[in-house]
Amino acid sequence: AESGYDCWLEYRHIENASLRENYLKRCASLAIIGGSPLLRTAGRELAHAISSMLGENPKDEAVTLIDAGAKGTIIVGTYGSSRLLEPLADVYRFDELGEEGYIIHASEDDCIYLSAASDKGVLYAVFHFIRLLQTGQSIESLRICEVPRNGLRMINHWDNMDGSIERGYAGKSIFFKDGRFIPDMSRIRDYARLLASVAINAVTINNVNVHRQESRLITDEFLPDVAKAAAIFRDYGIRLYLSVNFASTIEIGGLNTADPLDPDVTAWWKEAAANIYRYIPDFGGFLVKADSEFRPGPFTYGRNHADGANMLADAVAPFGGAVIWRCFVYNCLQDWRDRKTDRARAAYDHFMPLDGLFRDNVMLQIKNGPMDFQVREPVSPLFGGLTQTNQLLELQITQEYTGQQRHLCYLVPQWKEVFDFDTYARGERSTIAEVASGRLFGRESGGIAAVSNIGDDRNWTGHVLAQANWHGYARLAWDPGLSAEQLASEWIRMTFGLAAEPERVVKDMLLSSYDIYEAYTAPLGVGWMVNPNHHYGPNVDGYEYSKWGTYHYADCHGMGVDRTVRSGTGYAGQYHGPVVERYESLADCPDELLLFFHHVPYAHVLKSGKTVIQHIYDAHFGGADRAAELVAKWDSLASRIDADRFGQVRERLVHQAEHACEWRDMINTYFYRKSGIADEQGRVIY
Ligand code: GCW
Repeated sequence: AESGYDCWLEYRHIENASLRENYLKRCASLAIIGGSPLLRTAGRELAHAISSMLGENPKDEAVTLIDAGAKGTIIVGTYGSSRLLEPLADVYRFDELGEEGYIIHASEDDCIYLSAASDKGVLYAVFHFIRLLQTGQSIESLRICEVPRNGLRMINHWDNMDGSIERGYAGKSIFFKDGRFIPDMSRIRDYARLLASVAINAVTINNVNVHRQESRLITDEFLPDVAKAAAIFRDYGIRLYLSVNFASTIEIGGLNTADPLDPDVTAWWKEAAANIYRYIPDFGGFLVKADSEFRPGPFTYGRNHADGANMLADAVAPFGGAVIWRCFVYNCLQDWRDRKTDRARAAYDHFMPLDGLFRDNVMLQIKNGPMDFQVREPVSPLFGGLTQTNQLLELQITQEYTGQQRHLCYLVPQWKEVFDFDTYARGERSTIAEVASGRLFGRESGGIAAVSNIGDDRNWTGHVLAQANWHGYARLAWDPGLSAEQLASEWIRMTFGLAAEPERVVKDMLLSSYDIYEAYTAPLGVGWMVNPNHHYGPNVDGYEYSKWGTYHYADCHGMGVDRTVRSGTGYAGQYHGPVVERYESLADCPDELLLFFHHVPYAHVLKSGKTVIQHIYDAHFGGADRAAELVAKWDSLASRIDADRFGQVRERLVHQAEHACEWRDMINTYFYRKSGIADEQGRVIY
């Protein structure tokens, strides 16, 4: 347990005796009504949680006994499955809970009801109730009614069948090895349990870059194994999806084309889909990366992305499947001399003309920003732009550009900013949260997907504290209204227990970490400045003369990318009125995005009152100092956290502190040499 394997589900014994007594009074026995796989999962979990936290096995209570007035029982079941649950209908509207909502109710006679309209809702109620115990909440007068804000709450794996994980920083795949599934699927079960505990309901298990072997996942060769994995996930209310190769008809189908309008291609996919559903009746559908970074797609045949997505959507539609089509489409063979082509514009330019042309079972998956998961980016203007198309917001939990799980970077504050961003698409309060869920434009489906940060490392995420990103993502997917503070506290209590001091310190570390990381890396929203390919560590010009469309344009006078309509690439014009004005104006553009939207002299004065160059120096000296302080803060917990996890985290924090100095010195030196302007405080620059 101490290695971090159980993550936030360790169910530590509750030390506080009066709290324990209080819980025991209401958790002495369990009555699980019904025996479906999901309810069995729920019952097992609840019994296990109670016995490990409270030290006593709950009695298995027969329903008749409670009927006779037994007190202190947890009653678990779907509404309608027992007379016992009927009175709840006076308090709650079960018809409004949908497929996943639930209620938690404490009655006068010390019974607790965990109920829902469906088995899955009951499972979520159980995990929520367990969370209340883990975080030390009172359970005396519970009146909880929860409905998810997002229909699809998905995790994408970038796992390859050779066992490697693209942008994975926590070991190898838990699904694949040497070109096949790992025969022992028990780790998948443990994983599914962790996902269900935070109400994730969908997963893709293979990389969006679908290579030769992975293209075969949809054939009889591998479908029996895919079906086994899907069955495990099913027990936890999670639907399995696969990433597919758009050119499968050529790669594995023996055709010489992947033209989405070719009848042979259409017929091939229809049969492929039918075959998948013979193995997996509740198969979720396909995730597709097409015409992106050398992946095949409809462009080859002069077709557009609606043609491509709709063809696949028609193949899975008869079975209730969906197609999730990624919008990460841009020219990755750009000429750095060409200052007119702007990668940031690409997704909007490609997809806006297609708005309204996609089938109802297509969702467009859009990265949070227009570039690629940088530390700081504006929000993609496709959100709020598209009004007649289902959308999914794509986030990146794996820390590709945010320290690769060697640096501490709690991403919940970044994601909160994304969710809260107002697009003004329908006037004020047209937030990303409202758009992605589908609510703003009255779409049937919507939600959130994110790239996983887990692998087969014993603690799943490499950095123990990176588990908080996984947890935080899922919780926000359920309810983007939760605050970063709430989520950090919740995760810490569930992971390290209820003691006040670790909570105070770790919370402070988590909540400051994004700011710290931003401070010592690429400044003011300009992004990149990382080593090519692996993307770790500072390299200011690493992408400056490359084909990827990622430039900072620093010279001896200034830096930044002019994306204004007035004099630049026009990207700023892709937003709605008030947002365009804010970004377009040098005076109104927020400091943290200044260099994303404007090219300015080093002496330009920010809203903060500092010049750009002085900001760079201050942020980098300050950021590196604060990274060093993280080590000291963690050290203050040496006696409060088990030696194993304490040591694991400490090692990474020490590395981070050193590496932050490398960032600081490279960036400061580079801009000192370019600008010739000295640091006002005369600190060491090389
Ligand atoms: O930024 C890039 C990553 C690629 C990734 C791609 C994508 C899976 O560096 O590794 O490929 O984004 O999102 O498709």
